[in-house]
Amino acid sequence: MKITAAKLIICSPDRNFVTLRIETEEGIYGLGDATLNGRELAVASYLEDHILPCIIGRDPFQTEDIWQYLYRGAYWRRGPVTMSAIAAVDVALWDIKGKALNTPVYNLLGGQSRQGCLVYTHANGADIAEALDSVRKHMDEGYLAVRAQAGVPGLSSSYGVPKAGKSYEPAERGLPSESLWSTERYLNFAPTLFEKLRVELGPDVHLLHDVHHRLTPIEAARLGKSLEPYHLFWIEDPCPAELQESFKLIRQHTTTPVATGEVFNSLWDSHDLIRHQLIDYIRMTIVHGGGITHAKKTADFAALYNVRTGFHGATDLSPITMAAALHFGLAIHNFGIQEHMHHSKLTDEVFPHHYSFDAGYMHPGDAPGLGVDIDEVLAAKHPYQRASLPIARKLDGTLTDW
Ligand code: CS2
Ligand code: MG
Repeated sequence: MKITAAKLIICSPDRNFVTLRIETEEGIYGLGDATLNGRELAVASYLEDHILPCIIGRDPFQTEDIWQYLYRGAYWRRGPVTMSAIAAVDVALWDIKGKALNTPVYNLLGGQSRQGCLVYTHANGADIAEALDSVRKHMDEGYLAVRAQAGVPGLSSSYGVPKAGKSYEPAERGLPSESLWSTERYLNFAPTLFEKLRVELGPDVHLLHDVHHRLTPIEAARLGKSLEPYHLFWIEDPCPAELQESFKLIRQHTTTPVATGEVFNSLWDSHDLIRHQLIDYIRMTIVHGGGITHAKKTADFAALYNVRTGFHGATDLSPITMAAALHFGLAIHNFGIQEHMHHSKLTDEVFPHHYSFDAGYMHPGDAPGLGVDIDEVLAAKHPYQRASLPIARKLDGTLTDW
């Protein structure tokens, strides 16, 4: 088999997506997601200017060699732009392999290890009462695991909580907006939220919470300790992870499980966290972490240290990444949970797919390849629009992690 053409489709069906379509001489094509929220055009340029000309004429079955060519061959390594671009190629090639062999991608990764992938979705509210209603609503829909975020009293906006009447979407059209943050108010409030949720909802529902990199290690340790009575499934991204040994301090103080890594883009970003067993779930997902080829190495390494996957699955990861993550999660042994933040109706129309949800679990479907397509005519009606992630400042104006 030979790759004959590759092109990008950049569209904005309610939010921006960058999609790579690779064609072969047999007429089989594969799709890869190259979306990096707020930095979409940088990845598009990396692909268009530097990668796509190099893959024409290659054998799409050679996913390992092509991966090494794009990673080692570039000399400059890692980083979200590079790794998202490599991921797009890699995922499109796995899609082609599946289609060429007439089998779903999960069969190429080990076959079905479970009947479905446990997923968690997002609940949120301006206050505790609204957050409670929102968790209940998702439990009624069948979810067994729900992430809960609520407005922190005294702050005009909080991470994960939408503006009234809208559904939550991290990026906003235009240049970055600014929001205010207070660690003190948050740390006092968070345990009261989860106490209420546990008392009202009982012991069985898995409750998750995203701290979004906002604390120092000792503050995160306090949070984890204060949430222990409510036995969360995890706290996510309790602090920034550039300094991997930060997590040692959290670990020394709390048994609340820790997930991190949605901003990671290679196994090296989590190498120490995993081998010292400082985390329980690794969140680096397929699109930002070099594709299926590199995610498999990361998950297999994590398996040695009892670390399970809990891949990022926000709306800025396209349905192609969702499908890839579900094939992957179905096949590997150390799957933990998969995030499922619903795409808009229009996004789902642009990317028709075979994955489905039933009673708390998702399945990628049995179509050959990834089982996702793109409606290019509809996509063209929704061109790219500049959008940015917000930034955050402390109450005194100091810039802090959003
Ligand atoms: C979040 C994301 O889903 C999550 O856990 O942390 O909403 C994140 O803010 C966005 O994906 C950023 O692009
Ligand atoms: Mg997160």
